[in-house]
Amino acid sequence: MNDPHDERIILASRAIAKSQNPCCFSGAGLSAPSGVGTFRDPGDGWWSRHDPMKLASPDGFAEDPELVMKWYAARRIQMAHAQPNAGHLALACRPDIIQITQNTDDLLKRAGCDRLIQLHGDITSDRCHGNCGHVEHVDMSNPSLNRYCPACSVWGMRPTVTWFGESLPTAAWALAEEATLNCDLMLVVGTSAVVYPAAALIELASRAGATIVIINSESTAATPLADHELIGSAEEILPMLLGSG
Ligand code: BJW
Repeated sequence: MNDPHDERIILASRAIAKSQNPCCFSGAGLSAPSGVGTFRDPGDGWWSRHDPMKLASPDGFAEDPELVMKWYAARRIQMAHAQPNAGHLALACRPDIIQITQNTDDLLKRAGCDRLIQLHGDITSDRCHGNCGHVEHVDMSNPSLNRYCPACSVWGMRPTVTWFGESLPTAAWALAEEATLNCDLMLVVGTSAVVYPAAALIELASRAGATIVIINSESTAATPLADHELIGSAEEILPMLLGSG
């Protein structure tokens, strides 16, 4: 879908123009055109090649911390070389749109989005797994591997992200629920919408009467909730929808 005169684009653009309080809920597909891997795309998604419980869970970290930190190092280096794409930039041109993202990369931030809620944390820092509260910024082009916490000497430092079985950051979740309940339109961009509780925000917005506009390269678990579904790449569709393309 790359024609701004496509009727589906026109109708969705009108809904966005009418909205008083839009928000955006995004996932890995937003950053995919920047060269950042998704999780569930068949073939090249991380989870089609690796067991998520071994790489993104506290048990996986306890079992093989070296494997986990090597995987994060590879992703961090990939992200260090990535630049915000036209989708991130189109969203940044609309400061009225609150950004709720599952992405842990900093591409929305680097594009200029200030109203950003990161539900699954921030991969650009490490924190103490022993919960002493110590947090350190990571050099994304040269990330360190396993080490003890320099503040409390407990094993070990780990990415400040949310793994399976861990609760989402409390403040981020509260802000996301508030933004969802207050919005009258939610853009849902580049997410398979299968990871909870994040995906429940789409249901919450829909139940509260918001218009749901999905932009994704394929239909997803959230398709039944869509008032408008635009199948294609976020980097092409977002600039057309938001008037920056
Ligand atoms: C494009 C595109 C383009 C591509 N344009 N589109 C059984 C056991 C354990 C837990 C559970 C369980 N059953 C349920 C749970 C709960 C669990 C869960 O939801 N599991 C389901 C998957 C089954 N959730 C949790 O555990 C959460 N915590 C929680 O529930 O706490 C309460 C609790 C406490 C104690 C015990 C149990 C529960 C935490 C979830 C944490 C998710 N973490 C990850 C990785 C960490 C972050 C990181 O390292 O970066 O977060 S997993 C991964 O999935 C990542 C993502 O943020 C998240 C969502 O993925 P996303 O963004 O949707 O990506 P994809 O790849 O799935 O989809 C991309 C889409 O884009 C595709 O549709 C493409 O087609 C599309 N696309 N290119 C447009 N150019």
